[in-house]
Amino acid sequence: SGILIATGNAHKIRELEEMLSEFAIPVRTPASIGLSLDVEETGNTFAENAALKARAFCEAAGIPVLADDSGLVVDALNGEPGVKSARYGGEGLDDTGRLRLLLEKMHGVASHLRQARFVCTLAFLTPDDEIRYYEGVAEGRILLEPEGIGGFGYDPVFEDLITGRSYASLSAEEKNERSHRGRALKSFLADLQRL
Ligand code: ITT
Repeated sequence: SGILIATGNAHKIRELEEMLSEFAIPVRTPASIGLSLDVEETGNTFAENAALKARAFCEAAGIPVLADDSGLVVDALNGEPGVKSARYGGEGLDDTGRLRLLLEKMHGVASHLRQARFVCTLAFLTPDDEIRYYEGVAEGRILLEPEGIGGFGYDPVFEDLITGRSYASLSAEEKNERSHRGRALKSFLADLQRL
């Protein structure tokens, strides 16, 4: 048994495993149980997409699952890329291509108008079909240029408000302490103790 981390994104797995390793919760990954699923994300919200992934993985694995839908919400782009963060600019782009596209679209936007937030919704689903949601938000700003080599996705262009450094320049521990995913996981863990 244990909890299956219901994602195909190896970076999410690494971060969630790192944070969960402090607790006495057995964690499974899709690879560790021979499961590979590509769930179509047809929802309009982070919660809808997290639920779609949670249900698909739970049906296949028969154990409790924790799914993560997340993304970057940029005010100057009317909330884009948002729920489409992983597919921004089309399937042809990789992480670097997507953040280059983001910087292009932000070209000329003044520094006080570059605020953005990372959002993460975790969906926890048990085989008796009880679903719970946990949201975490991290406020920041879009940098002018990529900075740092850690993290993944949009981390090189997301400035942490407290330190003024990009998420890709923070250590894994520093990122997890303040990130959207870290915050969502903290509220999941608090709830787990009550369950
Ligand atoms: P799964 O659906 O299998 O979980 P995914 O990568 O497709 O994997 P999402 O649909 O939730 O996941 O897309 C999230 C995207 O948002 C992700 O690919 C990144 O581009 C971005 N993102 C999310 N969390 C991030 C983080 O902590 N740092 C940088 N970028 C992040």
